[in-house]
Amino acid sequence: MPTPSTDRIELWDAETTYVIGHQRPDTDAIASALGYAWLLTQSGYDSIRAVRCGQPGEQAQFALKRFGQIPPAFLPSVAVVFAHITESQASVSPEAPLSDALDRFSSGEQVVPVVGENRVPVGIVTPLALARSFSKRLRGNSHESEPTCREIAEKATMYRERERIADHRNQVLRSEENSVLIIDDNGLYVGMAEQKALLAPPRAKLILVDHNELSQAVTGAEEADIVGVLDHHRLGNPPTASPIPFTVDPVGSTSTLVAEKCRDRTLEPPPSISGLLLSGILSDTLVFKSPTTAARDRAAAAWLANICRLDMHQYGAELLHASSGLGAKPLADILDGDRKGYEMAGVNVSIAQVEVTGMQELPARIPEIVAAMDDTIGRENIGLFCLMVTDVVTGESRMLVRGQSRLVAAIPFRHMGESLYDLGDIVSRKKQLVPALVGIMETYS
Ligand SMILES: [Mn+2]
Repeated sequence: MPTPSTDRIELWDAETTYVIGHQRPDTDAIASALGYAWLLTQSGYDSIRAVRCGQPGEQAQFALKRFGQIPPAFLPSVAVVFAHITESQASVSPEAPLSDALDRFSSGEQVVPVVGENRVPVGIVTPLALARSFSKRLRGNSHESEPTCREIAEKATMYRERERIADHRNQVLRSEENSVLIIDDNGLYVGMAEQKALLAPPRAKLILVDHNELSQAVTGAEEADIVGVLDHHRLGNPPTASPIPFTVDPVGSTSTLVAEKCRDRTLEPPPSISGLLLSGILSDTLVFKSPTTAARDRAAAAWLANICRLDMHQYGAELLHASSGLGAKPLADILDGDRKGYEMAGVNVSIAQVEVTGMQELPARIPEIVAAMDDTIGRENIGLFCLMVTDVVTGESRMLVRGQSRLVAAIPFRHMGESLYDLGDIVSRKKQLVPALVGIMETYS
C-alpha cells in the first residue's frame, strides 16, 4: 500500500517543469499528469515533475492504491511570492558598531539589514543614514563613542515571504527604497529582496494536461509560463509568448493521448503507470459507454491492459464502483463537485453532473437537493439549473431540474415525478445534453 502523499510543495522552483491537471482532479487528470511526466523524463527531458492542484477524487485514489502509485505532490499555487526573489543577505547585529555596516557597504551591499538575536528584525542601515551619522561626528561630536547599528537603523518596509508579489508590486516600485526586508510567517528575518528583481521575477513552468483554460487551472497560472498542453476539451487557452507543443484531440481521455505517445516512441510504461493510464481512459469513457469514446481510446486501453495483464472490462467495473454512493455524499459535492455554467439565448444555465452506481439512493435525497438547487438559483441568478445523475454501470441518467417555470415546462424528456426527468441513455453533458438544451432555450426563452 502506498503511503498517502503528504508531499506538499510550499514553494515552486524555476528549474522544474510541472505537469499538472485541472482543479478537483479526476482520475484522468491524475493519470495523464503522472503518465506524461514519465514519458517526458524517459524521452530525456530534465526536471519534469507530475503534480496536482487539489485532492484527487475517490475514484482516482482507488486507482492510485490499486497500482501502488504514490500520488503526485500537491502544488497549491504557482503565483510568484517574495521568497522567489529573496536573497539571504547577511545582517549586522543591533549592538554592532556602525563601522560594521560601513564594511558591508564597501563590499557592495546597498542596504544593510539590522537583525537581533533569534532573527528579530530591527531595521535597515542605508548609505544615507550612515553619511548623516558621520557628518554629525565630523562636525564636532567626535568625542562621543561610535554609535551602534541600532541607533541609526531606520524602519524597514517588510513583506512576508509567502505574500504574492502581484499584490504589492506597485507599492514597492513606487517606494524609494532599493530593497525591502523579507520576514517569515513568524515575523523573523529571512533575507532581502531588491526592488529591481520585481520587474523580472522568475515564472513557474507548467505543462497543462486534461485542461487548457486558466479558469480550471492551478492558482496563479496566469503568472506562469505554459510550456505545453495535452488535452481533449474545447479550446479556452490563453495566448503564449512563444510557440509551445500543443495537442488537443477529440478523444475520450487525455490518458489516451499519453498512451499513444508512449506507443509511438516504443516506450512501454511500467505497470503502475500503465494501470493508471488505463484507469484514466476507463473513467472518462465510462468503460467505453460514453458517446465521447473513440476507437483510439479502445486501442490505447487494450495496449495498456495487456501491459498490466488486466481484464479491462472487469477492472473498469471495479473502478466505476469506487466512488461512494449518493447516500453518503455531502450535498455540496453533489451540486458543486462538477458543475458548469453556460449562457443559452441570454439565460444563465447551470448543469451539474454526479456519477452513481445505481439509482436506489436518489429518491431519499431529492427534497434536500431540490431545496439546495433553489438556493443556488436565487444566489447566482440562474434561469435553469439541471443536475444529471448518471449511472456509470448501466450508462443511463436521470435529471433534476429547477428554474423558471416556462423553461422547466419545455424540458424535452420524460417527466418521472416532482422535478425529476428520465434522460435514458444520455451520459455526456458536453456532447448530448447541452446541444439538446440549446435547442429548447432558443425556442422558449
Ligand atoms: Mn479527461
